[in-house]
Amino acid sequence: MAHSQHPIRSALRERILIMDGGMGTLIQARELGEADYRGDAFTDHDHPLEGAHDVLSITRPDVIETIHRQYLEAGADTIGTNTFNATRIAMADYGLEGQVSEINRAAAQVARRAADDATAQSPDRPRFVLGAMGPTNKTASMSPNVEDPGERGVTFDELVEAYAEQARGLIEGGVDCLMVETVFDTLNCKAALFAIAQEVEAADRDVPVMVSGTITDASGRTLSGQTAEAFWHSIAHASLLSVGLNCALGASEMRPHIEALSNVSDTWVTCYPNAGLPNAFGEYDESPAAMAEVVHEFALSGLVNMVGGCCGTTPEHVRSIAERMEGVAPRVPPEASPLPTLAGLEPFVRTKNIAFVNIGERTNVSGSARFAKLIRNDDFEAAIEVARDQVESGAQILDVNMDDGLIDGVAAMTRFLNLLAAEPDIVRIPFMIDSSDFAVLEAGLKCVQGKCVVNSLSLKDGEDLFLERARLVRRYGASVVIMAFDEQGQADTYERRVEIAVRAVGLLIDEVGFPAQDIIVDPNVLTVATGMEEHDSYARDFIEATRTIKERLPGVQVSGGISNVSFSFRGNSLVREAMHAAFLYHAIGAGLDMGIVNAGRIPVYDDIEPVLMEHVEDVLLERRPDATDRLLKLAEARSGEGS
Ligand code: THG
Repeated sequence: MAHSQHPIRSALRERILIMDGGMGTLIQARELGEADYRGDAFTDHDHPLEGAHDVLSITRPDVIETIHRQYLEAGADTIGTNTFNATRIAMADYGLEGQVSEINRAAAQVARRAADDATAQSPDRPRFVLGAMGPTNKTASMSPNVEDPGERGVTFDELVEAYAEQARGLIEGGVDCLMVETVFDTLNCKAALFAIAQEVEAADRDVPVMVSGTITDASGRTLSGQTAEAFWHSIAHASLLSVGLNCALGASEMRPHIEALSNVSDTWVTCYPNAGLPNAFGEYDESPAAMAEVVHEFALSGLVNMVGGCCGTTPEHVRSIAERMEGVAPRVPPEASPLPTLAGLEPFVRTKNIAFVNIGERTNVSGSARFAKLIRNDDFEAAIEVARDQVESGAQILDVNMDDGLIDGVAAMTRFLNLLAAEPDIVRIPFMIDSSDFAVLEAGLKCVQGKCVVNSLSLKDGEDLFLERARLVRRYGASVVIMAFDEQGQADTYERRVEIAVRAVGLLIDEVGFPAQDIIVDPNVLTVATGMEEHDSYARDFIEATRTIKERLPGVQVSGGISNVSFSFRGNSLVREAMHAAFLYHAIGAGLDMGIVNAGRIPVYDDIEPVLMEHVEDVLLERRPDATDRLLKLAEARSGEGS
């Protein structure tokens, strides 16, 4: 897939690029009528078309081309295609689902003509066509029905299909870049990015991808509730040319959010605000000079690489902005951070200050009889409270598992995650989607707007399937847990744990392009004190494997399902919790980064009574051959002491 780098990449290194302004405002100013919208192509169309701006690229291309030329004359380096609503989802309002490919192609060609003419006049400054892909009129993260917060008006798959069709049309029509804009729901955006990755791969040329979100109010959140930083982490997998904000707010209200993106994003930053906040008549009336003044300050502060205007802006706004950008140096993006990141509504960044990450285990039908019963009985309301309790007890990530013979895993995962999306105090944290069935993992990924962890993939079914699934996970933008399991089976020695980890991580980094910080190795926490001698070294081998994996695979994280270690003492929570405390203490000392735990039920190591601790450590660290017997005796004597 060797193709040449798109020239917009080098232009951005040199200067701040000027984008165009509002398309809708200028179309409206032309006062076109039904006959203009219909043209010759749609005289018999069965829906009224007045107001269907996107159809004008076919029926009045002269109007659209003139608008593009006005912006180019005003100094725009980039023009956006007239395709904001040109998906089959949004065009359904006009009965134009069948014309979507044609509309996108036509719009790209009109813009291409205008841009190429401008470039021909001053070839030292190439003009670029950005294929505009709006948010659609549906949202994948929110319910259209107040009665049922788990309902959805559109699914991830429907969005992928619609965006793929749009992207294909735009690429065929010759756009330079694809721009997913006015993103109010990050899940819609991730569907667009998924579709684009597919289409760009098929087109086999460098089509840079841009994303521009929209912050809808003073709370500084997207409509679907994310902060600007969480938004960035959720889309950062897509190798974007740029990220930025447009619409909704005027330039000055946008400043803190543009600054947040500018600080956290290692890619170029775009900003094209509305002409101020709407006045009493819903019109945008900030003057070109006033808007340019604000944007000028952004540029001087090193926050932006591309600037332009959205609703209410005109060629005069673009002209003023272009004048004020002259000679101002473009923002220099920060180095990409090597820290692991995830996101719910809020960002989760694993800084050095976070010694260990708690992953809540209770929302697991195979790990909790109570939770399983709730799901089997369709009591999702109570199941949500289990999740809330984990978050309130300190879970920083929530593990969700629906693997049970009596449960439809895809349906339960989808329903539960869609319901949780309406609980801001729960979805503030990132999710770990836990299943041994890839279909369930994928179903989960299609419901979550933040950056998730997939738990898990392994080499169990061979390298080809592993790589195929890993590529998909990457395309969804998730981090991934790798279990130490291969074609030969589960790793249960130190050597096998390390060997499989090294092989799997090598494949992910070299073949799939996974960043190390998005990889989590799970070296298998297996149950000790079972009475089987060959199980005696399980805990110690896990700890030593963790140490070696952290040394040999820099940047990779290590995790484990901590409660597995103590299954032999089911029903005796005093002993189990002591085992968890001791196991965590030693494993964290060896470099364990995170663990699936019963959040809120991990006692502090130093609080464990010393005799019990000694017996527990004898078992975990394999300190004496009779360690299991001794702990069993002690456990028996103390049974019933815990709760
Ligand atoms: N690695 C990875 N993922 C995992 C595991 C792992 N996911 C599942 C599991 N292992 C981690 N989760 C749990 C959840 C609960 C328990 C153990 C592990 C547990 N449950 C009590 C029991 O079975 O005794 C529940 C009793 C009850 O309330 O019904 O111990 O290793 N990557």
